Amino acid sequence: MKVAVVMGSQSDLPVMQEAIDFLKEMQIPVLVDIVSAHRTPEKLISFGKNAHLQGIDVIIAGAGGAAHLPGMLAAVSPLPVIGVPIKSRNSIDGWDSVLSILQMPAGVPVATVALNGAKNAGILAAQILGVAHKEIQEGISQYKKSLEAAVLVTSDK
Ligand code: RP5
Repeated sequence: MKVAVVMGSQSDLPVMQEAIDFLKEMQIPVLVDIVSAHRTPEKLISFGKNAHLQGIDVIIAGAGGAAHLPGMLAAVSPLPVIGVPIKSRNSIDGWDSVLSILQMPAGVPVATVALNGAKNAGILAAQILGVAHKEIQEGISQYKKSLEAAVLVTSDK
């Protein structure tokens, strides 16, 4: 069991780190790599075709701009792919990233989270794994309780 967290550039890491941190908090093994749709296209295809053969169960892919990484991985992999649109330096307010990842053609889904929403990508990946791994599902339930408790503490003030 493993989640792959891949991104188009090292510059995406500060955003993607939130997914990595959540998965580690849930004690889920994580593989982290830089895979660029445009700069390393052959690595993308090789990674996408082989990920499910290497113990990976879910792919989280983050990219900015003309963000083709999540969609191309979804095109060649049988695994669920969660896409994280990243607001990169030269983006047009992040809409380029959002629309590139969100507007997939029928038959090739990418579960797209919010702009820079890497933490939710980590949570969603853990929830997918939690269907078959009850200890992970229990961890998610505990996490949700902590969210509730944090709100209740604040509202008591
Ligand atoms: C995309 O281009 C990456 O995912 C990144 O968000 C953006 C900018 O990349 P760098 O120029 O910082 O390497 O491919």
